[in-house]
Amino acid sequence: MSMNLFQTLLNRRRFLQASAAAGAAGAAATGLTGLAPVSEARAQTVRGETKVTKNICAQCPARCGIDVYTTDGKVHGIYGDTGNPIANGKLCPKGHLGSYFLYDPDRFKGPMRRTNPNKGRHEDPGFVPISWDEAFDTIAARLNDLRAKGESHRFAHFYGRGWGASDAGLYGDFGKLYGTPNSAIGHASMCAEGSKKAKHATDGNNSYNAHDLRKTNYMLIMGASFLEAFRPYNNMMQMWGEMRSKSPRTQVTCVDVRMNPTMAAADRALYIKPATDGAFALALAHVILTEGLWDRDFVGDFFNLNQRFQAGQRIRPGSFNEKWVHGLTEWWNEEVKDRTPEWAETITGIPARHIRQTAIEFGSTRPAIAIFERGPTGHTNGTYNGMAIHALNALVGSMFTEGGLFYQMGTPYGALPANADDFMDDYAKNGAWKSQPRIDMARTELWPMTAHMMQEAGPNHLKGDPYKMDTAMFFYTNPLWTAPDPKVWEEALKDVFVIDTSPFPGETAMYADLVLPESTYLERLQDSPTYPFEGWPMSALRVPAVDPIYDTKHFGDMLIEIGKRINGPTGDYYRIIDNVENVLRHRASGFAANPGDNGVTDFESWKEKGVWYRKPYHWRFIRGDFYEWDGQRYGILMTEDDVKAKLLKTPSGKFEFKSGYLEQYAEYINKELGIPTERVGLVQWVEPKHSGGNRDLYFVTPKTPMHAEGRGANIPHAAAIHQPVAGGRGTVYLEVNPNTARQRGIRNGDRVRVTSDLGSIEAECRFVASHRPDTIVLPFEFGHWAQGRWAKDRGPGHSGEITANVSDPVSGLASYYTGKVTLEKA
Ligand SMILES: Nc1nc2c(c(=O)[nH]1)N[C@H]1C(S)=C(S)[C@@H](COP(=O)(O)OP(=O)(O)OC[C@H]3O[C@@H](n4cnc5c(=O)[nH]c(N)nc54)[C@H](O)[C@@H]3O)O[C@H]1N2
Ligand SMILES: Nc1nc2c(c(=O)[nH]1)N[C@H]1C(S)=C(S)[C@@H](COP(=O)(O)OP(=O)(O)OC[C@H]3O[C@@H](n4cnc5c(=O)[nH]c(N)nc54)[C@H](O)[C@@H]3O)O[C@H]1N2
Ligand code: SF4
Ligand SMILES: [Mo]
Repeated sequence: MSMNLFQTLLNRRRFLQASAAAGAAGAAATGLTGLAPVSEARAQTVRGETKVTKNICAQCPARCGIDVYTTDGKVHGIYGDTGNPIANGKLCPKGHLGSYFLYDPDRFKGPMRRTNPNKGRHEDPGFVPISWDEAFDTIAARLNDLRAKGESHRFAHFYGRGWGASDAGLYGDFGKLYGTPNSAIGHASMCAEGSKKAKHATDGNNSYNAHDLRKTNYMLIMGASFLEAFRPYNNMMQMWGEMRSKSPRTQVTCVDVRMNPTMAAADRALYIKPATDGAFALALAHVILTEGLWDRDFVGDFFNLNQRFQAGQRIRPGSFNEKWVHGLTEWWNEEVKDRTPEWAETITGIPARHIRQTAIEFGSTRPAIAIFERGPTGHTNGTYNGMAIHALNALVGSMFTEGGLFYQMGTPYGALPANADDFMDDYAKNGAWKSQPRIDMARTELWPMTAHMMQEAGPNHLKGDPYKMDTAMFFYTNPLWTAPDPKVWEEALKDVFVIDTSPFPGETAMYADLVLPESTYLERLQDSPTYPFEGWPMSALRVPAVDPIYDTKHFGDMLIEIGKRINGPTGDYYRIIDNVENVLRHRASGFAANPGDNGVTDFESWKEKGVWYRKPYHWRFIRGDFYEWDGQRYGILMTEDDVKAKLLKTPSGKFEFKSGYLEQYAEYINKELGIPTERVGLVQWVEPKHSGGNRDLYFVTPKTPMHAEGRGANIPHAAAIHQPVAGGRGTVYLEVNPNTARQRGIRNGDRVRVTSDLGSIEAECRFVASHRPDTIVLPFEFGHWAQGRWAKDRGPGHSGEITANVSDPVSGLASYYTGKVTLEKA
């Protein structure tokens, strides 16, 4: 008897038993006799109930709340949570695909150790299963040994997408207790640090903005992919619908280097020469000032109300009464007076009349906001580009106004059961590690202004400067694939003891000495305070829909288990912290005094609702003054000191057109960008430096709606519809303006070679007539050499391999969009 036939008979027997029992039960209940018809019996068979758990989508930083439907232990549906203010019951096309991460056939099934000492793309790691105890003991032995030798700085944590108090939130204490400056190195400098730095320099908040989009009447979008990526993406699409259907309809001008959905949907689409956004924004500022369109309540006015700003003419110091801004007079005299639309046309390629028209609309429509992200900031002059754009928000008085921009409030979490400061031994307090720089050299004389420089860590290790890492642990980051010039990392990590925690076999995992697979997001308990959204505080919770289907753990629990095994008081501390659930229960205790608007007051109600939030936003700028919420209205008039402490956190307590923060680094900025020291503080035009020398085409690798950072390439459904506009199915095409292609003898569909100073990759060319002729576009997603069966070796070549590792010295952001390349038929 064949196995299948046997199985069929067995199933049939079980079915008959079950239906007989159900039939008997049904008969007893209804008083009927005899066997019920089969279909009826089936319907009455006892089955598992459908359970709905709250969770948060993990495919991008939007953090949409999701309802996860599980029946008989199988997740079969993911919907937007109607009670979650970001999702509002809706999801982007990726959200529904979450179960494919859970059931990815290529997932690691449990902890493993490497047996092949050689590392490389074509080396089989030879992973063999081990127990969690063996894994933790191995790591702890290495860490205790390093500490005993006074070399604990040679242990580094790296992370990408951290979520909150129960994972990335645990790093600081770990570094402090164990003794390493490298806990942790985040991927911020490979992500979007430029926009944060631009805000830090001008308004003192090192953060992305929250926005009051529902009330905005004009939006200037510069190099932010509003309808494909801008955060929180799903909510942005909802807001687009609101803004474009309300009365008055929100007017939109979009400035980009390529045709994209936002450009297509905008009222005005302006194609800008890459990296010149600062010049465009300065010309807008020039027109807003010369046309008298600035906001008097926020900016102030001339003492002599008849006075005007006139192109090319200085104003007398002391003649302008600055209100909530600092340095306007100097900014005008030293920079803006000459930044006419005609000047900007020569830099940006955008006709002066379009610049003037945009400025007049932006300056005369209230409230108006200017947003920007990796487009203007992904260049060597990125921070200055961003400052010029953000200055427009100040000129029209949109900071902290209705329909304007805010900063995100934090969640009032409760304290942990122990304070790390009480568990520091002598080594933690004064050990040799204290005098060691970080391996990425962030916050040193090389990168004094940046908190993270992950892209430098691999190259620095390779040089042995400032030292060699011994052990590196990776969480939710894969620099072997996502860093600029990732081949350097392939060399660098050969002699590092690598611990990877990805559930999936990514490139970094292929270099792992230990694989400690994390549970996927549908299997783990985890908090997630919102990314900047509407300003009022919000924290969502992941509740496991199913127990881990393999032998995996939460990363936070791994960190705590390693901590318990560190010698001395560190171990004591982690025995009190104990586990992630304990951490979250303590954090949730903060909700008792701050009940959420949806009734969440403790851990249990948080689990049930999946989100805690509390409206409204606490501050508002109204007709010239700042007010704080008193519980019922914006009733507390704020003093200048209060504004400085809570809202405009610059040295002057004002919005700075001349940045006191940048002036603190005048010599460094002068050395790196050549700006005279006395000018570094000014919001100004700075020439970009493109890598790639005399090559003739700009190369951009933007995000598409189906792109899930570096994590979505092993989802066939996503790959199948990855690039809807250019037709990319199962691959992504290189998008090229037809004239650019024809000049090089390239036809639609041809195989082409893209070459930078680092080397070449191949791709298939697709004509997109609406792109700039000097800019070619390869959406970022494929070109993996690992990450699972569908991701591996899926063309085209990997854009990172031809992206030079150059960064904006001020923000540290890797200049992903600044490289120049050449294009030819392959
Ligand atoms: N769908 C999706 N959304 C995401 C993510 C995801 O993986 N998938 N990831 C999230 C992450 S980690 C981030 S950092 C954000 C990034 O969010 P964004 O910065 O909004 O997204 P990008 O695609 O990097 O590019 C922004 C735009 O800049 C344009 N651009 C390039 N150079 C220039 C220039 O010099 N000037 C101008 N004006 N434009 C230019 C590009 O063509 C692109 O349209 O997205 C987040 N949202
Ligand atoms: N050429 C080019 N390069 C870029 C960009 C670009 O536009 N062009 N964009 C940049 C940007 S904005 C960013 S933010 C970075 C992102 O780059 P990274 O910081 O490297 O983040 P991801 O690519 O998302 O990599 C996440 C890793 O985490 C693993 N992972 C997935 N799910 C889980 C999980 O549940 N738990 C754990 N522990 N691990 C998990 C994945 O397998 C993957 O190996 O890339 C940057 N790189
Ligand atoms: S926008 Fe899409 S991918 Fe991002 S969290 Fe929401 S549903 Fe997930
Ligand atoms: Mo990012």
